[in-house]
Amino acid sequence: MSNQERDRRLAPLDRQRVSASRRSRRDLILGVVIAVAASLTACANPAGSTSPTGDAAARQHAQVVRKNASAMTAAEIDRFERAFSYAVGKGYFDAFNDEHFNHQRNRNHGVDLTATAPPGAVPGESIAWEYRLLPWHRAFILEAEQMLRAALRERDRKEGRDPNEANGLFVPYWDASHEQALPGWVRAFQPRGGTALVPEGVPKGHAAYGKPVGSRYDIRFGRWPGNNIVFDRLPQPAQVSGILAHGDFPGFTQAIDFEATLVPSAFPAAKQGLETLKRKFPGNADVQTVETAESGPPQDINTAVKLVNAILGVGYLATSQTARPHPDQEVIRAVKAVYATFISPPHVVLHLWAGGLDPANPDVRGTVSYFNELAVDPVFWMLHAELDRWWYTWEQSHTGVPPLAGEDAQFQPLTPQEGAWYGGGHRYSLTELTSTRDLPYRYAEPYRA
Ligand SMILES: [Cu+2]
Repeated sequence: MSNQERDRRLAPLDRQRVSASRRSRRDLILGVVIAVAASLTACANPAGSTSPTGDAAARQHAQVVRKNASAMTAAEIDRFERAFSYAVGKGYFDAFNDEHFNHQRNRNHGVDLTATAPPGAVPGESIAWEYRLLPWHRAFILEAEQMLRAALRERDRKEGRDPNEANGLFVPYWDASHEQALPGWVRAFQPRGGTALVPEGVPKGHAAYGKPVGSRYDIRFGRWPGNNIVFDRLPQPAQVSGILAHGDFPGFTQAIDFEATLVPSAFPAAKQGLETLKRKFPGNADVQTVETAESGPPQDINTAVKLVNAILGVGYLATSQTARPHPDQEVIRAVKAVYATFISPPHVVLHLWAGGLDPANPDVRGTVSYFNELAVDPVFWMLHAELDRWWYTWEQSHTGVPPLAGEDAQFQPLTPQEGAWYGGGHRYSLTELTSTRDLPYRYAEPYRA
């Protein structure tokens, strides 16, 4: 088998584009998908970022500094925890959950992850959904910060504290690639409360199981960081550097959210792993789909997504073993060998790593990986602040902006009604969100590999 054939066979990965930072491998499975995406974006405008003029110095002064969660003082941690746990308990994150989950209104993800076990990938309706990921979440975090400040002021008044402490409250970032773990205080902080809408396909054991789809349920908080044997590695600084090296916004954002990096040295072992899985699970459709990737690259985005779902299904063959009294180690090794052939894009990894799987029931994932309930986990905000910090860092040396126009260049994560009580529900233009000098926050440090 030639290298290229092997690549095709084993390159399936996350809805697919071969890393543009690895141009030499672009002839692989996803070249076609790149072409599809390119045609979808052909009508978009690649204009440079324009900054409204303003008193930069004064604005800098007004900017809140978002710090690394690991670098916060005890007082800052205490303030954040009092605000966040109060807001969760009051149900103030419920609207955030619902909006994050409402992909038709928000068009906020290139790929949605279903609540099913195994998880499924559902593509957005156009490439614009992918390009909206970073700006939409930038606006979403701004709304959350504003809401948390209002929640803290409310709590402080009740408790006879000075509500002015809320002015400096910020969402910190989680520097996952350098720390390779969650900060200790974050690990220990698991706020309880809040509700969410029942999604489709919830597995038995999840709090929403058995309830009518679309009805409201009480969230049962779960977080088992690192406890998912097929998503047990956090991104390394070198991978993030590669992402920041992209010259254009589409390449940059797709490296965060979309494309996997291949590891050719792992191909031979993966081929053997697939043989093992064929023997253990004769007729398994997911194993077959992964195998048939050999016959040629996906011809369209739907075929590519089918392949991602097959990969997730193959992963489930291993994770579903883990709670058994006698897990089949051969299956686990084989699946891990297949997964070793690619490094998934960081966005999904941060969610799935941080959430992990319930050791007592690996069908159930951590809260931060369910699109309908993740807002009650502070890790959700910290991991998206980190992705936002990468983008913010990238913007300091690049003029490219998301190629979006018209309604796609407008962002209103919370409606005016939902945001009224905390003075939010704003509508943000793309220009507003991409003019970093004028944002109401900055980061304590840029991302440095
Ligand atoms: Cu999201």
